[in-house]
Amino acid sequence: MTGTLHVEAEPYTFEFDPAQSALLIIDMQRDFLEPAGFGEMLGNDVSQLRRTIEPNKRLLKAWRDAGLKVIHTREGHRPDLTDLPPAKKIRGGGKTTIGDPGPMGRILVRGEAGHDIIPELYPLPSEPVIDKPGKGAFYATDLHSILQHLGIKKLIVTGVTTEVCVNTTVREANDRGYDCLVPEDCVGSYFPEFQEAGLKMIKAQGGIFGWVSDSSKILAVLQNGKEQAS
Ligand code: TIU
Repeated sequence: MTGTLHVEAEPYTFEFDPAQSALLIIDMQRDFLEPAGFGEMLGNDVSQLRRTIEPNKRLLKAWRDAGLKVIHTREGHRPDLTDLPPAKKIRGGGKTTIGDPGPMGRILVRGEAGHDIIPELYPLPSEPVIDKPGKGAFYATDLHSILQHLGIKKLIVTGVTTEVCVNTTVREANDRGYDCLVPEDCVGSYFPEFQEAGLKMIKAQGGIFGWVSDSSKILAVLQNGKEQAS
């Protein structure tokens, strides 16, 4: 699929060439989304995140069917925890923290069940998975190099959580020259007020960090693009 597509978005239309765009799915990990995972153990309402699974599934399927690039991320650390800042380890003062045994293996440690991506959105072998130690997907990863090598200029950013890893990644991407579109039904926060504020912050001031839309609008332009190409 080539040529420019136009998605209705806020604060104004988002234009993208599918061949130069990637779907970047942030941290749809079992420990954040599944009942009895680390997120729920901390007292969070995982249903606020789980409502994003179906829209992400639909968008991922359409994006894959169109032959477009998909990249996934996971937040987590090396099993020896040498990439875990001591400040992050003790933050919150909880009894169980990163690296400790949790409901689905050691919490946010690479290779453990809870650290992996939920089965509904599991990456294909051809789709890069970025293991990131921080909240932003660019910090201490090869994401920027991969995007440069693929000729990617625009990102559709989805995943969790809206105000933490999604927002941090969108800000990092913006400073590196990428345009980001965030479909609001495909991003989730444990806190409804942060969901709202997190999206407002992206699209404020003429799209200071990017654009906000809805996955149905992206699906519609992908479908139109397919029909025009056939
Ligand atoms: N992926 C991500 O957002 N990591 C977090 O720790 N999020 C919280 O909201 N805690």
